[in-house]
Amino acid sequence: MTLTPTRDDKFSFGLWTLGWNAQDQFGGPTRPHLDTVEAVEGLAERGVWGITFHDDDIFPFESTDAERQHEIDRLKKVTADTGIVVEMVTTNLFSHPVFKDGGFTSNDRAVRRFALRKVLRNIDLAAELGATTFVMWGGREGSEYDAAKDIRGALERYREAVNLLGDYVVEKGYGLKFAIEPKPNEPRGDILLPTVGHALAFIETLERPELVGLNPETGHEQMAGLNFTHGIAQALDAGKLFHIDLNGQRGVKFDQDLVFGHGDVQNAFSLVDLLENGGPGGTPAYDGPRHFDYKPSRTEDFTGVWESVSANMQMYLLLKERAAAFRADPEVQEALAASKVDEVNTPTLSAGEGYDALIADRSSYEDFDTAAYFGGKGFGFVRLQQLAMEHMLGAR
Ligand code: ASC
Ligand code: MN
Ligand code: MN
Ligand code: MN
Repeated sequence: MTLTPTRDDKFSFGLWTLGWNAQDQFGGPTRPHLDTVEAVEGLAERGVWGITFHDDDIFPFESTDAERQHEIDRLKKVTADTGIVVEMVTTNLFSHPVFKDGGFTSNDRAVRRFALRKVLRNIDLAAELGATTFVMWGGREGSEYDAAKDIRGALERYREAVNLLGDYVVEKGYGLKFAIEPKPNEPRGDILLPTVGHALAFIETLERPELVGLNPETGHEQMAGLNFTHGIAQALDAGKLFHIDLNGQRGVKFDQDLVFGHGDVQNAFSLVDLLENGGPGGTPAYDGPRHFDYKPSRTEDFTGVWESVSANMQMYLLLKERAAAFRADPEVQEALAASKVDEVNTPTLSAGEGYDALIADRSSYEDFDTAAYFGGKGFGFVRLQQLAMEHMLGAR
């Protein structure tokens, strides 16, 4: 078993993750600023393949054009020197006070126009750097008070914005796709498009739904009490898993952004099993970046920051190895068959069968022995889960 990451693993990190200076609601920074060049070099040394960033991570909001260009040039140089790929870019529409009521959906029309201009400029940069995904996390798109926001109007404005951005990338010939990142709350009391399901429904109302998919984040679904693996499976079912934000969360509380696998490890195991083995014939179900969006805990110094970078990748590789062992175990295969796990892939109707044939089939109803299901055979799911746990814990 190798836990040493290589570029083939397609691991990527947001520069805002390891770069976070650990300022929170209740206290100031516990770490100094981490320079872009140092961050990218450190990631490259550890086998990382790609990076992502918000515009404001590279050049502060107030930068002059010359300062902005200087930082872009430094980024270009270090990515060229290290071979690291800029795979995704996103826009900060949440930090500056101007966005206190949102960007695309602020009640103030002038703010909405400013937000669109900031994003258009950042799309040009994303295309220039060769990114293929453009993420939209609407952190401030929401409200604290129901009376303060016309939600139907705000969704219209969200749609108007995404449609305009779609026009822009198509007409410019950019090879970019959009990925919406759901989150239920924080920093707003309630955020628009709070879950994978809400965002999937919204995408279908757009002018170019094919250009827009999802960037689900582990902790964001779990903050809503939802099963992240189920959400990812539904995103895959819809052909909308364009990108992913991997991290850790322990239950329904504030957004913890822990290291991947340091939250709900059982759900992390099933997620890696789905991503790596959930495609046809046990192949990977997803071939995009394995992207980490976490925050190195506020207690850590730079040694701890770099340990947390490696820990994300090691947890992923460890769970990948554990999932492969689980799949290869003959006892697991026998338990999966006994639990009829694969039978859900058999269509309920036979080829060409409609409701007439179903109704004519007496074995499906009149002669079906429902009584045998009380006190009769169980599904054996607990045994299967115990085998999964034993593999997860390295006991097999
Ligand atoms: C993003 C993204 C988030 C937020 C958050 C900012 O772009 O994916 O979850 O910004 O990381 O702190
Ligand atoms: Mn988060
Ligand atoms: Mn995220
Ligand atoms: Mn985040």
